[in-house]
Amino acid sequence: TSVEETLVLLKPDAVARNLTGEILRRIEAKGYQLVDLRMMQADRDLLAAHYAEHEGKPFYEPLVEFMESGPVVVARVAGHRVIEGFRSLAGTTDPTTAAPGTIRGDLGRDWGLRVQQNLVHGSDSPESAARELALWFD
Ligand code: YYY
Ligand code: MG
Repeated sequence: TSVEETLVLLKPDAVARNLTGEILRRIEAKGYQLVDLRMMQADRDLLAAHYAEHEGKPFYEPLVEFMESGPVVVARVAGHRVIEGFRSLAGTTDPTTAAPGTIRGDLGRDWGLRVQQNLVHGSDSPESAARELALWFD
């Protein structure tokens, strides 16, 4: 079957800018299901596990610091090819060049070097989705 589940995070900038409703609206409008949803303050251990693939990269420390700077909204989202589909809805990583029509392209702001403030995270493969959903929800 091609019905999948993915992990979506609404990052601290999305919460601080009161964009959680707008972003969840876009996910629902696309036809995806919100299977589970909660708001939480992520701690360093959880973020280190979540971003393990990026450890050692120059943006890693600022990224983790940003992600622990305020509450995040954590969503389990289901739908047909939702892993790829949500990545498409989100747009590319840098909000400055993300396409208009995408979450990052329409709503993301350029804060100089702080590319990490790009509003959302979405799992990038079935393996990542399974790993990340287990981390954030189990
Ligand atoms: O999957 P995606 O979020 O689009 O990008 P990743 O390459 O997985 O990087 C994770 C996260 O790290 C990204 O959302 C912003 C931040 N980041 C950064 O601050 N600077 C970079 N050059 C690359 C990524
Ligand atoms: Mg990624």
